[in-house]
Amino acid sequence: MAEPEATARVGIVCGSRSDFPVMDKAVELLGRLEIPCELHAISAHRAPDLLLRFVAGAEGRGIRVFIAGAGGAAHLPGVVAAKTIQPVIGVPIPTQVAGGLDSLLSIVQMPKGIPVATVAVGGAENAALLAAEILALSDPPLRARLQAYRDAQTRSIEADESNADLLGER
Ligand code: RP5
Repeated sequence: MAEPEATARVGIVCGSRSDFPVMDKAVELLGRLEIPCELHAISAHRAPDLLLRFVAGAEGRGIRVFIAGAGGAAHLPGVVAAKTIQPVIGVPIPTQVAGGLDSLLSIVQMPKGIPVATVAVGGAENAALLAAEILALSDPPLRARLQAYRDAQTRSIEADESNADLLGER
């Protein structure tokens, strides 16, 4: 019998499958941290009813944090945030028109009352780490995995041969 799939704790949604190369970086990092997630492409303007259905059902499925990516007139993260009081992290997708500055301003400039925590253009890894930090507030084993990830990151920089002379100065 197949193992039941782990309950997703992070809901990742983006406006188009063309956003997947960026959003996959969040999926990959969440996987390294052993955080189950689900990924959907649901346009906020082409399929608004489906997007609202996704958000409405997410909490019941176990999702505690959303990561929402969109490009251009990137209203998707704000629409998700409007329909939930769970944290929403916005990922501005790079575009050909303004390099993603259009996406960034669309997502980061949420008017007061409905927050979207916005990361850098294309910053799906940081979105995953921020989601992990939120979940780790109530999950000590995850907190330990996050700390180990951070420590390994630091060690890899210290181990870079360009820094060999500095280590001896401690
Ligand atoms: C946005 O429009 C999507 O998030 C995507 O970044 C952009 C282009 O979408 P496609 O035309 O590639 O479907 O809604």
